[in-house]
Amino acid sequence: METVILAVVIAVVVLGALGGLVIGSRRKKSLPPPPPAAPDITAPPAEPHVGDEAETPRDEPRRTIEEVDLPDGSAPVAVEEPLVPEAPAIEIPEPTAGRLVRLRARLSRSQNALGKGLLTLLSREHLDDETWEEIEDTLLTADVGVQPTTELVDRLRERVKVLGTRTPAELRGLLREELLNLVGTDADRAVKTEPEDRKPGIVMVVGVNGTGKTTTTGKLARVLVADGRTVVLGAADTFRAAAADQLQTWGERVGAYTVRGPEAGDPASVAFDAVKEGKEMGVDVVLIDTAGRLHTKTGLMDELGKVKRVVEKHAPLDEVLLVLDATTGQNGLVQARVFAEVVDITGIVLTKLDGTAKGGIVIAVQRELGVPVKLIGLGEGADDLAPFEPEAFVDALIGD
Ligand SMILES: Nc1nc2c(ncn2[C@@H]2O[C@H](COP(=O)(O)OP(=O)(O)OP(=O)(O)O)[C@@H](O)[C@H]2O)c(=O)[nH]1
Ligand SMILES: [Mg+2]
Repeated sequence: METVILAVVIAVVVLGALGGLVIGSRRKKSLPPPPPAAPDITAPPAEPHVGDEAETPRDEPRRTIEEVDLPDGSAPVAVEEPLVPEAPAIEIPEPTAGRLVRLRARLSRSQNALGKGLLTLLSREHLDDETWEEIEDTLLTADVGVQPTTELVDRLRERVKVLGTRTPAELRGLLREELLNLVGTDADRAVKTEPEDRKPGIVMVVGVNGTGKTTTTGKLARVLVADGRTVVLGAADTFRAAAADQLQTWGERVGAYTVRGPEAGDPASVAFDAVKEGKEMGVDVVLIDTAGRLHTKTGLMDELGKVKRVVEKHAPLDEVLLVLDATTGQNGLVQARVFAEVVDITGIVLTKLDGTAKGGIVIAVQRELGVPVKLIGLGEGADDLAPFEPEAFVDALIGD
């Protein structure tokens, strides 16, 4: 008898679990925002279905009784209406040209203290050892890093000596050249999203928590959509439930479909599914957002390695972007090293450059990883992501 009861209990539990799985996978599939399809005039009038309240109510233009002024002139009575959740309106991202002009100006505002400080020091009548030390300190304070600072100061000293008398314009020219030399102009800084032989391009975004991965993924989706590309987002941060919502919201704003899995599910399988669905949908690019995990927890780093390996069952990753928060300075370099050991970083995104004058971290982090900075974050706004342009960056440092 006991065995029978036990068997029944097990059967109920198993059925329940299966039901949960089915719901889980249905939820995942039901997410794409409905494309703005033309109404099918041949179709019979649709009956309302569950979930229809998300659509614009059919009788919207009709005025309701609350809006009609009462004959005695008294204020309309406020009647509480049930909240109708509105389908998110698809936004048109800022066009690239305008965005870049605006962001370059913002970069100058946040970064020009370094260049101004250096130019003031270099303009002193006597460039004695003490002044050169001050120049060194200025560079170190801006997070340029010890090695690059030494190199820059040595070269400047040499060139200033050769120059003899110096005009401000000459000094500016020297400083510009040497900074540009350190930042580097040869690297390929394009974000690789379009492999030649297949679709979709696959980009994975990694980094410590709070650096701006999800925000960057969302902003990047907008940039791609603005350039006419189609995008699928993969919410491989299953660590926090809110993380997938956050990403999906970014996606809905530009009409990108978000693939998500069950909470606390396997991030590697969400990432795998995202690429699979991206392929099936024929989109151009799949962007995978990952969890911001503590780099000291080796188990979690292993997981990131697994996400990469599993995704690569489809195709090699075209780009692995490491997101670093520019305001964390040297700490970012430590993180960079740890991540680089687990996944091959192909590009760096430096976020929050709007909130710090320490733009020198660009130089330090490229040195550390031997990988170029490809994108910079200049604000919390949806269109505040810019490609990293060495010339524009150095000009922002030393002011126009
Ligand atoms: N000022 C500024 N804030 C930014 C920038 N990029 C991201 N942020 C902010 O940084 C905060 C964290 O961003 P998220 O994108 O959630 O960071 P995350 O790396 O995904 O964090 P986890 O998911 O917890 O790992 C948010 O408040 C963003 O608005 C930037 O370029 N400038
Ligand atoms: Mg996130």
